[in-house]
Amino acid sequence: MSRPDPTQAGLTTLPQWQALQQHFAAIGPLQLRELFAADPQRGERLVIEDIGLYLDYSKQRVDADTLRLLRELAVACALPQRIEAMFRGDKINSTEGRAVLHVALRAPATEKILVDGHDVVPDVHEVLDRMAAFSERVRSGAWLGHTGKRIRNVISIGIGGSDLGPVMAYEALRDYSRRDMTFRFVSNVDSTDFAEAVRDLDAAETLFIVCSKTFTTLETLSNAHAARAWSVAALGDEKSVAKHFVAVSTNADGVAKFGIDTANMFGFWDWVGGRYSMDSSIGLSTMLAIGADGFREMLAGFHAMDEHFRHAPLEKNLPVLMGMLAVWNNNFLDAATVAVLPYEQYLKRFPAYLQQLTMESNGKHVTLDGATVDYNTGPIYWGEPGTNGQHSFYQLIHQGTRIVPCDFIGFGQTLNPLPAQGGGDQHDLLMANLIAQGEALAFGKTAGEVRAEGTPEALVPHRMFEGNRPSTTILAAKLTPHILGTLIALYEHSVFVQGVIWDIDSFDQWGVELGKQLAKTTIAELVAAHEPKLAHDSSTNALIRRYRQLRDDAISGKA
Ligand code: G6Q
Repeated sequence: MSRPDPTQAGLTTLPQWQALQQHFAAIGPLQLRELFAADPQRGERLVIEDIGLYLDYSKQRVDADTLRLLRELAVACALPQRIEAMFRGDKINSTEGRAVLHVALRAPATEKILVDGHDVVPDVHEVLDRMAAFSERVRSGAWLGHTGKRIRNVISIGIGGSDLGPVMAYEALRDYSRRDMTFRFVSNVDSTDFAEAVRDLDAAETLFIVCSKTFTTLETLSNAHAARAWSVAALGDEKSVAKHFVAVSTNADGVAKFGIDTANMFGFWDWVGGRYSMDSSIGLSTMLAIGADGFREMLAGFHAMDEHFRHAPLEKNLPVLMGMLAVWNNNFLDAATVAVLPYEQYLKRFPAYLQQLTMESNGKHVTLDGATVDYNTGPIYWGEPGTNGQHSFYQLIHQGTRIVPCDFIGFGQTLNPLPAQGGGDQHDLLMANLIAQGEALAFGKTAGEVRAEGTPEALVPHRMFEGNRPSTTILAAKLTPHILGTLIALYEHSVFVQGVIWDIDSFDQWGVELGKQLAKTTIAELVAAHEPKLAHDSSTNALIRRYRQLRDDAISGKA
């Protein structure tokens, strides 16, 4: 779907964009110090608090005019209509001709969402109910392995969208998970990943979930075959596959061909993108870990954000605000990256998950109509949990030459309280660091302040902090399945907002195809008995020769 007004030649020609450019020229040199000094209530006003999240954007380099102009740009880009189009099930993933309905995965049974005239909500709930029944059987010990032992280990095999969400959710919700069961994830075609995942496990107690939307993905099928060989070899019977393998896929034929009974397959649909699928049956491992009730709580958290996104006015809309601030930082402040810094150890895989969500969605260089953009699109997302990052890369964020907008995420309560030496508990220490980092980035330390501390003159430039570095702080009471769902949906919809402004298809991923195609040619050349005639560039040819030699020398014991 292209922009509704065909007279709009492109984003940068919109009067609303140009108004922002002029505004930036005026506000550019403005300092957060000045903005806060001019408005003592800024830190309480530039906040949105809703559905369990407190989002402070007062330390972003914006004023009331910036926010108004950003909203005007959103309206000019038909954001409200595009939001409705997504929720209505329009085929907004135009390059693949698909609807984009991850919101249907968490819609209550009373809702109706039509795709090609078919209500998909009952289908979603039918699969959820089957997942719940299966999870209950495994968790209660009613589902037994081939030799009659109960399942204690679950290994989810998948990659990309069929892996990163489940891994992140398991890590995030570990505190709510069955501690007497082991959950592991295998994604890489590097055989080490599989070998390390199973090395200390008893096959008689191990269930594999093969997660692949297409059931054609090289890495996942290679690992699934390795798993079947390992399991069958240990259990001594092909028939054991029925008790130790289940599949999550849209491809029933592929699942049957692999040898998994389709009665043990949990489906999903082509209107769920891989990176938006962790709340579909791709999240079966999450449900096995935290139980069906916990999973439904997580879905309710997603749904709360969906409702907020659909109905809250633009100026109080969390994903709209986050998305528009991302556009402002990316296109006007020229910030190429965003650091996501959860001060919560359980969210250690959240940045990795967001990397796919944001970069596979918005790493595009052409508009929906195929025109090359003349502005930057998706920024690079990265991050690590605090406080660890403070002792490594924060140096660059504080004193480097680049602007790195930061998202700080923290909670009022830890799930693992421990007393700290010298007052408070360790959680207070953690949160003191989160709050202090945002303050230091925004306000820095002037040369005068550094001198006043008695710093020798030669060191003054080294010890001053220019400040004016933007950040957003997101707080919630406690990391629960519900709030995790809300937080993920916040980023999902923020990505959508950015994609609408940049006029790109946030839901395709053609960029991952070329490497896959070339690897098919290369593998044939690597495994050929004699070196084939190589017709690549000189570097690729040399690398193929050198790898063949290294491998052959290693095998023959020469290396
Ligand atoms: C996500 C991408 C991609 C996909 C994987 C796995 O949006 O499409 O990361 O999830 O390539 O694909 P399968 O689930 O089909 O194995």
